[in-house]
Amino acid sequence: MKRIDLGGTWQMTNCTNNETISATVPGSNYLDLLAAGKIQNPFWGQNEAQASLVARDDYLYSRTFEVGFDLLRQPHVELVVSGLDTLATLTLNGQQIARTANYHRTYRLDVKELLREKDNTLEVRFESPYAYIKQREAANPLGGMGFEKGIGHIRKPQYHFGWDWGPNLPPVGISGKIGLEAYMARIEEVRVVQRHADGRVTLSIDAILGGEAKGRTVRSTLTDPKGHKQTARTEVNGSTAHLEFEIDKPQLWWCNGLGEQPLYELETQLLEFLNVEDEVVQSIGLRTIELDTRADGLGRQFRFVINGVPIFAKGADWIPSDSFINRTTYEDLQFYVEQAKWANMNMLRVWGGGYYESDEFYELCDRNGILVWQDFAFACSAYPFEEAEFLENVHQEVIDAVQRLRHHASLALWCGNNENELMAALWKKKKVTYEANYDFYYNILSRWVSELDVVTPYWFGSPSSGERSIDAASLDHGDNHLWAVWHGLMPVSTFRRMPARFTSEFGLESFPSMRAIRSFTDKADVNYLDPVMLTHQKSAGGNQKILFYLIDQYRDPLHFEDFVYLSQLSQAQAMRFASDDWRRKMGVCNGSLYWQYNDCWPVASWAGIDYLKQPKAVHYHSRQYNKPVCLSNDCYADRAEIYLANDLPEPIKGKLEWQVSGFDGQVISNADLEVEAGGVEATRLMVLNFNEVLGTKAKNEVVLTVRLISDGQTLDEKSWLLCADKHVAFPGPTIQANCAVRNGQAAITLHTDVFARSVFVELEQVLAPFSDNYFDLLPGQPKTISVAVPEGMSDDDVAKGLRLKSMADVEPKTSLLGDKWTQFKLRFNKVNLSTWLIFKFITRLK
Ligand code: BMA
Repeated sequence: MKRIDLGGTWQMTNCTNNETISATVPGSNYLDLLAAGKIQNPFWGQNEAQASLVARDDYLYSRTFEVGFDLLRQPHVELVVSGLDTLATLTLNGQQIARTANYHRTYRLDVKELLREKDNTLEVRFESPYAYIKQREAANPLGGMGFEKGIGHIRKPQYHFGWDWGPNLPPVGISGKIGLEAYMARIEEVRVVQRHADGRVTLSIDAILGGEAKGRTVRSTLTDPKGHKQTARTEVNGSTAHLEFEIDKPQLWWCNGLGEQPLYELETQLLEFLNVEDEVVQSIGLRTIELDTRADGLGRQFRFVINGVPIFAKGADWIPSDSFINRTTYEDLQFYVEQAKWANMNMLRVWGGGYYESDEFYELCDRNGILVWQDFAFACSAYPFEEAEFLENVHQEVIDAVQRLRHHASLALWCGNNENELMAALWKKKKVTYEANYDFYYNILSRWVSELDVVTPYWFGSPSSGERSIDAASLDHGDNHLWAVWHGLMPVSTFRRMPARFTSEFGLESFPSMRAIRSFTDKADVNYLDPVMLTHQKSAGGNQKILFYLIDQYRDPLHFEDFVYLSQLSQAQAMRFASDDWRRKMGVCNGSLYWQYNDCWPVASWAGIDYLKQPKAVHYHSRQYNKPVCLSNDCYADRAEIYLANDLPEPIKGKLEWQVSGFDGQVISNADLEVEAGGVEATRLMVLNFNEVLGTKAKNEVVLTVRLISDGQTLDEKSWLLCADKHVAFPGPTIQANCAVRNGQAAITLHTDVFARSVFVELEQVLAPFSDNYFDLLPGQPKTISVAVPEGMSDDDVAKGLRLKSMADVEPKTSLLGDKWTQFKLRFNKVNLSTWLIFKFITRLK
């Protein structure tokens, strides 16, 4: 196989004004215009509206190149291109070679007859996506929610047209790889299927070959995690080759929290004598994965089972990591996936409004034990599946995605779409489209997937009950998106009243870090209703809703920076409340994926980590509430019920220590008790009645601390207030910090004289995440946190750059009564009232 990479420097011409600039491939028109200084940063201030005009024009990308004679004389010469975004006409040396209309596909175009050794010109002309969807929508109106009408017509990442957390800036360009491949024979695909039986694994390998492969040899080498190799070879019969490996003592792959992630390397080569003509390398994790959807007393189970062990899925929903895909680096992806592992997550759901992620993303998930729930790229819209050409285009996309990703150990689920069933009522009147959409997810796509992948489970959509006759929003069947809280303005406690079998979305918005806010505004008097802040808030009435929920727990703050801080805590506490509750119901509830893990630009949103890669409070807290062995407090007005959720198969025996103390650290009551808890279940360990343990104190004057010890080891330790923060008069703490830098890590030890609530730590010049943040600090219990710091930073620099905030620093704007009045007004403002009504209609929530 001979390859020539055609990425690098190209020319880009705007077809409206004929201006030509230098361009970079892979990339996009937006990135090229930015690099050439032709447009302003679309993320700054209110630049988005102006920047979206860029997408109204057509663009021509072109380059010239030479090829060697070596390449030309091969029997097959193909132009291979992925990530073509989206409506492209490709011309080589003046001859049109293809018109494409699917970002999600890889195109392989025969160019042998058109190529010459010198002066080849390749041109790719991109049509404006806006013009296209407008024209298609006029011909076949789809309706639906879309943030730009008719997005269902174009196979382009749907979020490019704006979402309720993202800007409307649809790029065009070659965002993937482009190059030539010349060969006599090649490997088209390698299909690997694992069979687990009697403690052994058989790896069955099918190589599908293209070109003139007959009579050549296929050789596979399997290297186990310790480096031991096994090799198998066979002669190609027709255009396929089949090989098998027996693995006697398989080292099983587990999701994060349940075990290790050993990976086997499988190298499959196509040989002509000793010459390697082509090769494919895959990382394989040995594991079984099932989705248990058996009927039970309530409805139907919805539970992932890995290597026979049922799991509670903990994690979040992944959206594209940038509005302009090519800006995301490998290091960015590594950061996000490793942070998911750090936060004790075991699953990310790749949401259907984006794209099938890069190979690197799934490799990182394989290595970190993060299961991937993969939506197909359909979201919140009807799609014209009744059009034969569209359906065939989608079929090719499905083949490309499934063939590319099915071998990954992390791949846990193929899922039809995001919220299309939930919204189907909106296009019900269009009978043909309505039926074609159901038929697609229930019959066609499920068949295609089963033909391509016999291992990974398929689910019709997210959410879905799994049966057309049962409401997609049913709490007893299938997965669920719980949006009564936030969109429906119901109190956070609703999560406890409405547990679903598996919650694949629920969320509460917050502001991003001040650093992220400062990346789009330099206004001195920035506030939440400022036009710039509203440009960076895409959910209707979102900033008001943030305040609405904040006032449930905290005081409406006077200063904007405190609003940011409290908004994050309000989000964190809501996500923690729900996840704790569902984990206490494990077996009935089997998953808690909060919306949304990340951001694609700096914005007020549901994200746990903002666009500047600054983790919000919820991300830090999720590490605590996702622990595999995890204490939680089911807190009522008169009592605290302490539970242990144990994800591990082994039962636990230990000692539970509890203590109620005043803010000065004085112990009011305490005791130890012996406890036992089964494996893969939640157990109520004890009930503390407040009238027995508070002494002369009131509920708003104490902290409850619990610690679980087993075999001399602390398995978990938590502390809680017994009422909402807004009812507590926090004493002003004096926090002392000792800082020491060693090997690029700063260790910061904090001591406090009185209870310090939700301590937020920031360090000037340091963007890296801390080992903990937004934590409670108790008198007499110093805490050391660490963070990676830039080279040359001294102990003194750390001490000087350190900024601490705790709840006692928040200055309220008005009285408690004033806060209530603000909340009342927010509930009945026009936007919130209307989204509440829309929500009520969509989910038919009683
Ligand atoms: C669900 C998601 C997204 C959306 C989010 C917040 O609908 O699937 O489409 O961004 O909720 O509204």
